[in-house]
Amino acid sequence: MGLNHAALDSVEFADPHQGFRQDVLCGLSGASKTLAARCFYDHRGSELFEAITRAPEYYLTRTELAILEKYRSAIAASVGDNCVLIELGSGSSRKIRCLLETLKPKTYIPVDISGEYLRQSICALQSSYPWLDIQAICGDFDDIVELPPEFRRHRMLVYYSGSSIGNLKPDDAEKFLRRWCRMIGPKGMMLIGVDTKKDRLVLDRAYNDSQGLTAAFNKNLLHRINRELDGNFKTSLFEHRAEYDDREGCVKMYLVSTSHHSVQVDGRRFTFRAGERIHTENSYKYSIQEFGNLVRLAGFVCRDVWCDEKNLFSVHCLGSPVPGA
Ligand code: AVI
Repeated sequence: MGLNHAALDSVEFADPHQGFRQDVLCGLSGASKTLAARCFYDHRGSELFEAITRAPEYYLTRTELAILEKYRSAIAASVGDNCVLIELGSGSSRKIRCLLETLKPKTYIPVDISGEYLRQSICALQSSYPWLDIQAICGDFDDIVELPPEFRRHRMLVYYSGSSIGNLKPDDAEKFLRRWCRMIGPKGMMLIGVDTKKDRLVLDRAYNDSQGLTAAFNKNLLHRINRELDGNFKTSLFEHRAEYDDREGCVKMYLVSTSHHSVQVDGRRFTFRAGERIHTENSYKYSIQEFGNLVRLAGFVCRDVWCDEKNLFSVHCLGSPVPGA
């Protein structure tokens, strides 16, 4: 989809149902069963993710927020005034508050797949910042292939927070960065939160929190299939599993069937063996250097990297290469 004015005039509510159906039927039909990570984010999934971000073990969100707070003047100095701020996967729009207050952008464009959640976040933001021009997009930002040319009169700043880039395989992350590098043009910038490599115990705890929020988030996929695709998953027959794969530098998340049984989804039958897994998410972690290499391959220049004191998380500020440099 090209991002156009009609889409910017108001909140657009696309119908995510068809995409979800296709993701599920296709993912469960393969030799190794998978469900695309974007399927997590129905209204309930977004609520559960928001709860995860507040869990004591899930250090990512609060660490990124602290980095933004600490380096807000440096960010403002790099970006300047009057930018068009595009937030990909805006969710609750919690982290953006610091950037809105610091940068006072000309326009803020949150993009999120979860329509009702997006609507609620915009209402809250608009009442906190009555001066702010908000033009929201409801949909999958992977479908955006062009931005309106008049945006190029302003600096476009794309904010992609929370290490969501880690949910893509490195090759796809590179393609994603290359596409946004092209779309935002020579004056454009990207601010991107990236989770770093660290002790596996810290990662194990973050993805297996003691309140069971991550397990509920993972299992909500099955509830969502039951709700939206006339499925009959018995969620008690699946266990949440999240484990760090050292070789790939990635936390992999699964739903593991505890018995041999069959399930109906949208009139089709799927059989699970005892111990069979549905792969639901990858969460890649990058050293500063590894991410710097990825960014360069994609055509960006890394202008700044900010970290917390324990190097748990990093925020990279990317721009275009200076011609002739
Ligand atoms: C959205 N994304 C960056 C989260 C992550 O950490 O990979 C999703 C998540 N999955 C389990 N907990 C949080």
